[in-house]
Amino acid sequence: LKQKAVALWFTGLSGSGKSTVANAVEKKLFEAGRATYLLDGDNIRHGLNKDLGFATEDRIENIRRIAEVSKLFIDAGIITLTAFISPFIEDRNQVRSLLGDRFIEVFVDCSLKTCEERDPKGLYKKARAGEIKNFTGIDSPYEKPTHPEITVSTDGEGVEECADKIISYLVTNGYT
Ligand code: GGZ
Repeated sequence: LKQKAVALWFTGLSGSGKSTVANAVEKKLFEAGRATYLLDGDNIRHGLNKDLGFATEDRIENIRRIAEVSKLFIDAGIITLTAFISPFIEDRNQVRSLLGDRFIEVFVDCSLKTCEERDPKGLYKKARAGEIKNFTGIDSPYEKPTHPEITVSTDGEGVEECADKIISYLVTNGYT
């Protein structure tokens, strides 16, 4: 049986836990012997997309390039995990069109209140103080997915629970 590579497309607010959950999922997939790659701010926004900021046009281009890169990884048979806010429904729908049935939208649901309390990098505080403009959830919108394949709620569930839920989805649907 040929295993189908997919993109697990995490979307959610800054501080919602996208990277944390994606890392936990990647670890489980690695232990199951699957080839994976995690695209995140560290390897994309500091490299390929270092010319892009956080204006709407830049975010759109950020997501477009990440989708194209994901397509290449999927073609290579690698399960691709992406951890970007990807705030706009229209852009995520574009990714869905590009990747077809290989696109799995994972909504990392977490209230703004909780994200703001976590504030691991102090960015919400700066955004509230007006030191950072166009911050998602403060003065830039986040459009929640309407029909995500998977929703995990990091407000209520722990990282392991969230990761298990995602792995279960993959197993149930014959992806692993
Ligand atoms: C949102 C920002 C901003 C603004 C810097 N708005 O918690 P983090 O730090 O590590 O994750 C956030 C990251 C968001 O980049 P993405 O590429 O995921 O965004 S998007 O998909 O919308 O293009 C945050 C930091 O970058 N950051 N300025 N104004 N997040």
